[in-house]
Amino acid sequence: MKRSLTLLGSLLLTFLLVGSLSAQTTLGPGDIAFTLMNMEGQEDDFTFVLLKDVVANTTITFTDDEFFGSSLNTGEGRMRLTFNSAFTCGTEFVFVLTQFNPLFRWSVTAGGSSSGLTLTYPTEGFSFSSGGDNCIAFQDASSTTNNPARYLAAINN
Ligand SMILES: [Ca+2]
Ligand SMILES: [Ca+2]
Ligand SMILES: [Ca+2]
Repeated sequence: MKRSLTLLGSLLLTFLLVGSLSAQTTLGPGDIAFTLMNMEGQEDDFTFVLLKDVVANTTITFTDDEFFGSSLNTGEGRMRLTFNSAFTCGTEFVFVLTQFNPLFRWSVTAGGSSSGLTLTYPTEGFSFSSGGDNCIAFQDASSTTNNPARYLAAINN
């Protein structure tokens, strides 16, 4: 009996540890809102605000690929934001294009700090044209999918 209780305890601890390592906040439409988009020349930037608290390990992918009726096309870029720590509802994030062609790189800050924020580039080329471009935010296990599990917000010019 004692051994089975110990085993049960170990299993429970394992589930809790695995759960805490992989858990992220599930976001849906309207849980973030874009608050600025500038796409002139090489001075691209955009901002969004969280409308829901997020825990550490939550990710959001941004793309300038277009939405065509039922799915995303390809040919442009994907940029994934990972929150390495928790952030609260109302926090605004500022993205600035810092490196242009051929590798497009961005900075991200909240309250002037990049602490707890990581950007990766699953598909290269994330930058805005001066007209007819867009920024779509979604959540999915894969940042390169054409059929995201959950769209969060979108903005275009
Ligand atoms: Ca586009
Ligand atoms: Ca641009
Ligand atoms: Ca583009």
